[in-house]
Amino acid sequence: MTADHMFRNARLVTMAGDGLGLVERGALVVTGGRIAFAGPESNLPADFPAMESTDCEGRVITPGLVDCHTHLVFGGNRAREFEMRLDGASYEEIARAGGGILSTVRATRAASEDDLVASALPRLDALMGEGVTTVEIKSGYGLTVADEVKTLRAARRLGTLRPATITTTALGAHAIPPEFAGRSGDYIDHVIREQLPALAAENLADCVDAFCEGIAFSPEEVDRLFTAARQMGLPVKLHADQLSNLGGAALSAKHGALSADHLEYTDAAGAAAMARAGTIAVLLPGAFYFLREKQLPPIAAFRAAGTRMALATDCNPGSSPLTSPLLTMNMAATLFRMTVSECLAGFTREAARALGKLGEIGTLEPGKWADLAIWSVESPAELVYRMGFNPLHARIRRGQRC
Ligand code: DI6
Ligand code: FE
Repeated sequence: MTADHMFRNARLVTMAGDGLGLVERGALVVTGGRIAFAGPESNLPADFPAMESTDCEGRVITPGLVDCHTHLVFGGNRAREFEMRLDGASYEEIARAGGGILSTVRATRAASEDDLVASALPRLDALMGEGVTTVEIKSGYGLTVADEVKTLRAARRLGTLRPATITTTALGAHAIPPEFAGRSGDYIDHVIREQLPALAAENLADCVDAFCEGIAFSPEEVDRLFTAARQMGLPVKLHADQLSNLGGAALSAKHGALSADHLEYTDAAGAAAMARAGTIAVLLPGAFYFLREKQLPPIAAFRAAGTRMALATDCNPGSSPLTSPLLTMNMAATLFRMTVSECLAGFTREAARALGKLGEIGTLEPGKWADLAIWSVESPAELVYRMGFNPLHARIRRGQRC
């Protein structure tokens, strides 16, 4: 495909504005890898230059999907802990007994950068196979300077091996490593003084994240980390209120976080604080499902407050071994009662916003990258409704079919 190309006879799900932005009999023109026109074919200017074109035969075109919360790079897997949970152990019990995140830390430390790239590639391929063009990848299973650097180098390399845009997030404050057992404050100092500067020196972190929870870091520790991160010019986001309400939503809002994620235990005040700050609620139905959670995130409060909602796979070995955005949308609809429009916005426009990249991706609007997913479906609802079926017809990144 040449750089200049027109897609004709498509149903465009532009996601422009607040809804689906549906355009029947739409045309989308790509020049120089970016969208030059997206709208009704009948609105194409009469003097539009002739170019190679594809008849989409009525297929749906959405923005390329954006998975804005993953832990895609890690060593090993936790199938054994899954079996323990089937026997009745809880996620928190396993974590407190030295399993959980720390068992993946052991496997990740033992892996080389090449090993990490090799084990993450099939997961990235699975996401891309369902139309994903941008993936956020967190560290957080290394927890030493060298192992956090190794993880995010592997994440960056994935973006050179596949036609995908990778954004990276430093999640050193994911768990307290064994060397710092009982000294979580000292470990936060280490993240601030050693890890973040080392990652920044290699431009390995686009953002800083933390896990604010009884089994992880306190709101005071997160507050200190976020203050330091922002002084370094790094945006922040937070694993907040997943297993209990420690006020993570309001803490995120106080720091102008790009997003607060999980949020099952967030209250209406937290939702309102996020709306005021423009902090996106990233909902992760895969983790809710896999941990068999009962507490639903406060969707009604988010809607009432005007808090914008994104969705992501949270792909990780412990709480969400999920690499399907389509199934994630189905879970968000079925388990959280989100609408089709909210689900699709969650993996496009709002996910882009949660990464601070809405100016570049996330909707089909002139000037943005031509990152597209073309689906063999007749209506956008079909993308949310089916389970275990992939109707992707083509994936376009920066104007190139791939
Ligand atoms: N919350 C989660 O659900 C993941 N991380 C986090 O802070 C789980 C990570 C894991 O169990 O490996
Ligand atoms: Fe996560």
